[in-house]
Order: sequence, then structure tokens, then C-alpha cells
Amino acid sequence: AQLRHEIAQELARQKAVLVAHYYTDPVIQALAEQTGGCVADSLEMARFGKNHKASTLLVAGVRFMGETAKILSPEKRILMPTLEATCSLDLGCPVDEFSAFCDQHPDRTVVVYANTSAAVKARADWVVTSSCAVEVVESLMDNGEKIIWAPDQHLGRYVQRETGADMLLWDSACIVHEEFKAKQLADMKALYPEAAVLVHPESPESIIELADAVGSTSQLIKAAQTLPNPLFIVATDRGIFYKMQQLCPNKQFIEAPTAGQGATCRSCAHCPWMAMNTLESVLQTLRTGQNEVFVDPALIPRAIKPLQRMLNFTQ
Ligand code: CIZ
Ligand code: SF4
Repeated sequence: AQLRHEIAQELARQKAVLVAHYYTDPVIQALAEQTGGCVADSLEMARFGKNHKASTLLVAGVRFMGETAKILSPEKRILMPTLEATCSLDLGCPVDEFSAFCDQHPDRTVVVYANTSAAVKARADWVVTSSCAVEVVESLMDNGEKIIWAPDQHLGRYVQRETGADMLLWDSACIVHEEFKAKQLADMKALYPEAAVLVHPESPESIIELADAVGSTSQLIKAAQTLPNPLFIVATDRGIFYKMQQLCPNKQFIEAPTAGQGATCRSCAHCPWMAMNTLESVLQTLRTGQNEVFVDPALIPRAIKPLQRMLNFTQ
């Protein structure tokens, strides 16, 4: 309680606002809500940060979320509880290789997921998140465009199935969603016939096939509220249970099964990089001003274009 109180005081003193992702520790999500910040998916984090009048944004999440905030608001000070929190999708898409791949297909529109570096965004025509990927690709397809998609292959295949678009896919994956196992999920469904299965489309196709609802974090939270089931089996990071339980106090949420359990699996149902955000590191960052996010100023004018397209498309 003392830590939380001190963080709230520092935020107020520095005219800073805490912007947290649904996958961060529930205590951080609660604190963001209590101090006038926001808890959201990466799309709404970006929009909130850009529109907020605070001069400092403290972004609790992973690196690309801090970079996106900086690209959209270069005049703001962007801090993160840790600068070490990366993402397997970002790591799996180095800009040199990606750029060379794009150069081989100059006729294609380049669509990248938000989970990428500023340099990769600067090479893209569009940035999307899982909240808007299907709609954006659909509209590009209606326009007769062929697409390069990166980095998440599972989300890419899902978008391809949903839209029928001509897409060349990069082959990275999220280490959290890749761990969900279809056989065990089918067994769990049989065990709990009253349950609905909620799946994030970064999961493999075999998991998506078992879903009652497929969508981004914000769409899954909505599905939990809308579907009548008393029980939900959830295939995404368990950090999302905080918001689901808050909005649906009378429903029950359980993790979809993974091969490893607990300590034997570093990334089972919880992202190890999201987990690097702690209350201690939030306070430490505010006190020291360390962990400020910088983006190469030469990249910003190019990276902002595809991001702004996304914000305009979804507003
Ligand atoms: O898996 C992630 O990192 C997600 C779901 C990001 C987002 O779009 O909120
Ligand atoms: Fe990246 Fe997966 Fe972690 Fe999201 S959950 S930040 S996609 S590794």
C-alpha cells in the first residue's frame, strides 16, 4: 500500500500518467485505473497516450509500446519500468532481413503488427493491432492490394482465412500463445461443457478452431461480458483475468492448458517480458527518471505515417 501511495504521489508531482497493458501484473493495472491512467490493449494505449495532456507517460508493457508512444508523441517524456522487456515477435523480425524481403516484393503493401521495432514500422505502409487487423486487410483487399504481413504467422494466417486476401507471411510467433495445446484444450472443453473458449489469434490454428470467440484482448473482454456462459477457458495471457473478473464478477475464468506447467515453462499463459514490470520498478523509474525511451529521430517521420493510418482507420 505504501508503494502504491508513493507512486501515486510521484505521478501527480511529475504530471505523469500510467498507461498499462492488460497483460501486466493486476496491481499495476489497478494502480493505473486508480490514478487516472488507463489499462488497455496496444491500440488504445497508443491512442490514450497520444491524446493525454500529461507531459510524461509511464508505459507499463513491453518495449514496442513505449516506442509507439514516443513516435506518436515525440515531445513527451516516455518512461518504462524496464527497457529490457521485449517481445518474441519484435525479436523475430530484424529490420535488415525484413527490409530485404519487402524489397523483393515491391508490388505488395507492407502491413506490420504493432509488436515490431520503430525501424520495422518505418518500413511499413500500415501498422495494425489484432483489434483492427481483419478490417484493415479487408479494406486493402477491396482496393485490389496484395499484402506482406509480419511478424506473427498465426495471426497472419487467421487474417488470411477471415479475409481471403493474398498475403505473404513472415514466420515469427508469440512464445506465450504458441504454448497452448489443442488436444488438452479439447479435453478441458469436454470436462466443462458449460464453458466458452476465448482465444487470441496469436494462437495456433488448432487452438483457434476450438474457440467460441476469437479476438484481440479488448474483443475477448467484450466476449466475456456478452456471452451467457458461467465459465470461460481463456487462451491468452492470464493478466487479462484482472479486467475480465472486474467486469464479470459472477463468472469464472480458467487458463487454457499448456504443455508445461508453472516453473517448467517460462512463458506458459504469462509473458515473461510483461512480468518484468513491477511496482518497485515503476516507483524506481519515477524517482530516478531512468529508462526513458528514445527513438531515432530520423525514423519518427516515417514510422508515424503507418501508425497514424491505423489510428485514423479505427477512430
Ligand atoms: O500479445 C500482445 O502483445 C498483444 C495482445 C498486444 C495488443 O495488441 O494489445
Ligand atoms: Fe510479445 Fe507474446 Fe509477450 Fe505479447 S505476449 S509481448 S506478443 S511475447
